[in-house]
Amino acid sequence: MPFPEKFLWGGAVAANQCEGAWKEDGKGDSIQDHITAGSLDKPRRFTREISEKEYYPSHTAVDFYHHYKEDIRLFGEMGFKVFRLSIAWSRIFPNGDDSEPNEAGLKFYDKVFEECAKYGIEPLVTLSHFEIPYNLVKKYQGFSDPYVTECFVRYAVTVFRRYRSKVRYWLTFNEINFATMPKGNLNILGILDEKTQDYNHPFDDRQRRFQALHNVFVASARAVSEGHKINPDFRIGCMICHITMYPLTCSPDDILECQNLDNFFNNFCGDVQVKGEYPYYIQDYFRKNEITLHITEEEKEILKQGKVDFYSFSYYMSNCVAKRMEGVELTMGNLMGGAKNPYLEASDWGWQIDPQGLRYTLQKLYDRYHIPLMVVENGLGAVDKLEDGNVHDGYRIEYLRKHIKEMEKAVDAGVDLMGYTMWGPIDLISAGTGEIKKRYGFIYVDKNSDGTGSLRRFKKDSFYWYRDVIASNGSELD
Ligand code: BGP
Repeated sequence: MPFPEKFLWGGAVAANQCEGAWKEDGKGDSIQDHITAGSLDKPRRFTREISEKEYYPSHTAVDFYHHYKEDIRLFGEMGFKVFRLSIAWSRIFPNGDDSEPNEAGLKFYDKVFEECAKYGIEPLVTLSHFEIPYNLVKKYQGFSDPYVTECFVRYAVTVFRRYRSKVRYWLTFNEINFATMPKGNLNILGILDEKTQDYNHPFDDRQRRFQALHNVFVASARAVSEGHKINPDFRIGCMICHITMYPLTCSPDDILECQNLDNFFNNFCGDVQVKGEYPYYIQDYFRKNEITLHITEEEKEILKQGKVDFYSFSYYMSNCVAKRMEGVELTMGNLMGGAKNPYLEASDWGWQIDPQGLRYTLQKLYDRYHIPLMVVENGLGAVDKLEDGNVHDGYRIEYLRKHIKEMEKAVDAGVDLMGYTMWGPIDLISAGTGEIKKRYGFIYVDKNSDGTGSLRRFKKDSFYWYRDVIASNGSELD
């Protein structure tokens, strides 16, 4: 039995993708509340003002805010050991820089965690999942102003204290390495330059972006240290979007190109958060790109003191990297695409499916960090058909089964893996395209991409399959 007895099986969501109730009980607007719905061929847009003519999927989402009891009961029925969710920062501090927290927001999560406890489910809470309060963007340009670091630490300390005895597992910033790309300006750092017209191609000041990312590292490390003081039992992790990369060919040019991109995108942020200092290769990147970070001695110490307890990551797909991209067939992907891998098939949204890549990644990461790992997102976005109250989603079972089998092999080989929270146990809004048509769940929600629907919940075939997987601690996968 390779999976440890206390293995944390469960699912993961983010507040802005499932809660809805965007204005209820004193919540302020977050950046996600300004992003319109899109699709595979229609990019989402950011509007600085909320327009009545637009549809913003986060405003209602799947209304977890009012259905949390029913939804958590269903997670309990599947036997979840852990439920990963994010706290919407703007429910707790509606403007981000308020001096006092919003009690109604705090109460909501009290109720959610109490509901989890009824079913023996441990919450795993992400503090920031692409949902910084919009006021912090408008007023300070997000983390480019170190004052926002103070706001984040105040928020983290507030929820650490409040949920001290209810939550043990925490993540600071979701997919923090998104900030290595221009589009991470808004989602991770809260930067929306006045010159930005198109949210998908933001105006990018690289110097400012990396300085803001430094402020985020400091915010994260300070949160880790504060959390440990508040409750030494807390386990606080980082969260990296791991896009597993292979060289397209065995040409040394492709191999080096791949190594460089892997370091830059996949390894850099995790290295800072696990090892507590900037790695050598990023110093080289900064030099070559004339980026000079302002880092104080005190901040260096903060990074050293605030190392994470475990490393968590999302894994959906892999792609290939080539030195020369002319004539190379391309593929889409989570946050970034790449060169197409001729050995792999892809989902309907063009993400290449690579279960063995998960084993490869787990082994790579454990070798690199030697600390416990956790897969906190993995899943298949697909179109589902509700027929007589049923969804026969054998394709989803197939995807998850293959990934869990590879995970099992990695554990068997000695990787210290704490748990697995697949993405989207209940259908929710897609972060990339803003649709609900791209479904991940074991639980179907009757809601359409235009916002209509009864919001009724239905169990899919995968619901029963995952229940048996958990009951057998991963030994019954077929
Ligand atoms: C990750 C995000 C999630 C989630 C997932 C799936 O990058 O952390 O929020 O949405 O990707 O992506 P999508 O929703 O675009 O299918």
